[in-house]
Amino acid sequence: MGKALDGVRILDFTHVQSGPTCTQLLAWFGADVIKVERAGAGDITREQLRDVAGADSLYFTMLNHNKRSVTIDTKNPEGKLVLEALIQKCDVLVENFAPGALDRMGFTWERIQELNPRMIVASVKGFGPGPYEDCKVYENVAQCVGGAASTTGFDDGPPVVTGAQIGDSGTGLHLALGIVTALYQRTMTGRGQKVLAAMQDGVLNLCRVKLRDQQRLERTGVMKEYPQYPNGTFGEAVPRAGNASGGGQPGWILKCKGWEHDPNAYIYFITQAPVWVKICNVIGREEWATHPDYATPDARLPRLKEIFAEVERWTMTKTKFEAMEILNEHDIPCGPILSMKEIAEDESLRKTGTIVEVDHPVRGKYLTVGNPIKLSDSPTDVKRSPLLGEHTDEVMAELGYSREQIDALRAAGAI
Ligand code: CAO
Repeated sequence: MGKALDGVRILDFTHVQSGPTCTQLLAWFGADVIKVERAGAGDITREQLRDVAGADSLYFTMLNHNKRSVTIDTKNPEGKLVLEALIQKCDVLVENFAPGALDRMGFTWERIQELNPRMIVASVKGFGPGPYEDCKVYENVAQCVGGAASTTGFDDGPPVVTGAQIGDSGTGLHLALGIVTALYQRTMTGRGQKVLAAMQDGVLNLCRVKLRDQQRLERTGVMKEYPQYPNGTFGEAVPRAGNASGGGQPGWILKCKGWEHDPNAYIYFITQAPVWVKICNVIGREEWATHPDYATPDARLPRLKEIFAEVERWTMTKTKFEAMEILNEHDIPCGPILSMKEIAEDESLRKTGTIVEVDHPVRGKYLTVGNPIKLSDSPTDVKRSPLLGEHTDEVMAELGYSREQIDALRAAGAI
């Protein structure tokens, strides 16, 4: 069966996490992704956080599946010529270098257009145009400047960054959408274009509910679903809301049986309005279903702490999985706090290809996330990440270079 992006060639100049997330997705959808790296070194993550001596790290392997790796020194004049040949042959160039690096290499937008007017040039940068456009940015910086850190954590503690890599992987997802959109527009215009996904913008896009709350706070001075209500105070900016739900259905994380020893024996519990009567019945507080202090969502808002404490008295008598089973029977939304160990061992995630076991010639078998987006006509087949320069000769031959020319370029340090 063919793949959705069969025939699309990606010149992958990405490194670390944000860019590689994007190009891995495109590769999973069937694009031919040619990753350009420096000979001898390669993507810095190949050697970061290594757990097997001499093997590419999990950090690298888990971000570079289904790609081909070629080594080119793009600062070497002959290496530049090879890169020019690739630009002429590819549809998209994706990069997440520090601002200006591509220009310094001599590959400005204008030059790329001269070489290939159909080329789409897609970039991740830390910031969009403005005072910080020249800054280098990593994940947590993006979380801090995009509004995630100031709104994550508890009111009495410092800002907190989340484990979900919304700055890097999140921006990579945004960029991938920009690229396929530009490819679609190119089918009508015949022209390439620049695609920019700034990490600050990507994080803010994912934090939009907090920008919503900022405006609600400015208008009303209070947010009744936040834990600061009714006894705490609100300042000028959206406060950290602990585990309060970001939507209109109040929720909180509650202890379950075993919480004293297991740091993940907790469940997220949502007091969804349509199932309030069922919640009252399950926790044994049937009278709350009709009592004026509890029967309506508005009446409950100032009493959420008391209500969650009462629900917790019930959840503490059950394991998180027992609680989930009972609550699901009543359509009461909830979610057990799953540890990474539990997720890694989850058979259903293996069946759907969301978690995949891959074999690697140097490191052996390892687990990785598969494609989280499932297309019925374009199934993903996760293939191991390439060794450094594994496909240099193959790609050079496809570009028309002879064996002798390849050897000469290698001897000259260009590839
Ligand atoms: N041949 C020759 N030179 C190469 C090369 C190749 N194949 N590939 C890269 N280089 C050079 C670049 O030309 C650049 O050189 P100059 O600085 O002389 O222009 C240099 O290697 C790489 O540059 P960099 O500044 O991007 O790398 P860094 O490790 O210093 O910074 C990072 C890393 C991520 C902070 C920076 O790239 C960045 O801000 N990127 C944009 C935002 C981003 O994606 N951040 C998320 C990264 S994931 O956490």
